[in-house]
Amino acid sequence: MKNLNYLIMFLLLAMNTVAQTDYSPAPENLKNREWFQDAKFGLFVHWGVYAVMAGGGDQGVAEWIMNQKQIPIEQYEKLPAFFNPTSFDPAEWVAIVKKAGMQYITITSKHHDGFAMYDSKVSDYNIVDQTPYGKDVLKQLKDECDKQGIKLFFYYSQLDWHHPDYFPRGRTGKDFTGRPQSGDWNKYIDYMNTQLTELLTNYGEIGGIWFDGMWDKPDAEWRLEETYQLIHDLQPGAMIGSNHHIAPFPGEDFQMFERDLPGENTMGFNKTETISDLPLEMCETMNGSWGFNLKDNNYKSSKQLIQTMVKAAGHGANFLLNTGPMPNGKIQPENVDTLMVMGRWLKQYGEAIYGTRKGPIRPSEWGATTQKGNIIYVHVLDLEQEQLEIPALDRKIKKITFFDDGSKVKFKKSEKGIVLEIPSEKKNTIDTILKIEI
Ligand code: JFZ
Repeated sequence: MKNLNYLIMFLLLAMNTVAQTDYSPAPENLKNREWFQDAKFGLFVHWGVYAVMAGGGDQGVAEWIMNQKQIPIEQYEKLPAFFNPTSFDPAEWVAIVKKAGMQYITITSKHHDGFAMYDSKVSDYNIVDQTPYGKDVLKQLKDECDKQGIKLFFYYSQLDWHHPDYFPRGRTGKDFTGRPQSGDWNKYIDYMNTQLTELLTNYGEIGGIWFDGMWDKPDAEWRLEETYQLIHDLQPGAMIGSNHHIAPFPGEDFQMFERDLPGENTMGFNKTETISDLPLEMCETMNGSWGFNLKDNNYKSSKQLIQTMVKAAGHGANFLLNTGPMPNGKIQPENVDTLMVMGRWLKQYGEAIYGTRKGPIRPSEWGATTQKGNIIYVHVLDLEQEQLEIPALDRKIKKITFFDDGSKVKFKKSEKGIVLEIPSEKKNTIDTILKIEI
């Protein structure tokens, strides 16, 4: 009898596993995954009522201000009244994105503060009901994206510092918020699924959902299968990714890395060593903040960002570069400048980025490789010497040329592989690209 019980238990567990791993992406999802990998470059947008605070004079504070400054809900709820982005021009945003050479936008529909930047019907804690602006910015942006051929993804925070039913509380959004020490977790998940339903039904075809916040309660019952199923049922093509910093769960369509190249962990929280076969994406800030911060002038140079984008491509990962628009609705001019430089670079060198997959040689100190069909692009980002030794390729080399002027690259076989001659005068300060035809 006992054995039978064990058997039944085992079968139930096994079935549960089957139910989870049962996900097979729809044809349109697979198509979108290819599109995604070809697209390579997108704009991340962190925009919410926290922009009004502009970081509050601190460098490391922006969209987290409610938690970092321990602002109770009662006071934080005053912010929407100051949020009036009258200079928001979606046509301008999307034009900037296009000029930057980006193919998609991922924008916060709701961040950890729980405030919906769209016309949500399940909660009036949203931009339409509570700001003087009174308009749905996601809707406006989506319409413009459709016009200009840009895909739109929605960031959605599973973590919520405002909803009373987000209980038991997690690592953040604790007692300072002033919520009662009670709540119905399942009601919160239902609420979340309803908001997601809104996002997947009222905005036409979207690129996908970029989840964040599970890390706040790693052991909670998130009912992921249900949520993922819901999304895939509503829009089979929509791609799901989650910033949980662990190996992808069944039902996810891409894997993301926050401020680190896949496999690296300079941030300390990218502990997963699993790099899945799913499409990959790395997100990065232009300064040190996601949301708008008035004091954070720690801008990365366009050279630095281009090189990171190239390295990401060398890992087969997209580069999702962030901006935190100002409370007036404008994108910071410093960020626009950087994006224009990147766009000019991509106009010239995009062939070696767009539509490529990771190359045969893993990115390292000197640079990275990408590949498209019979062409391997060697991106030399940092090389003092005039020679570069790369491992032998398993295909015969037809010829090697410099991308910039088409001239031939001298090379010879070495013990370990191939030595490429890269004279100083052929070097490009950002990325010296060599084209290997195989
Ligand atoms: C998360 C958000 O908290 C942040 O505001 C932003 O949206 C970013 C893209 O994603 O960042 C995190 C999340 C979790 C950890 C660190 C940064 N963590 O668990 O260490």
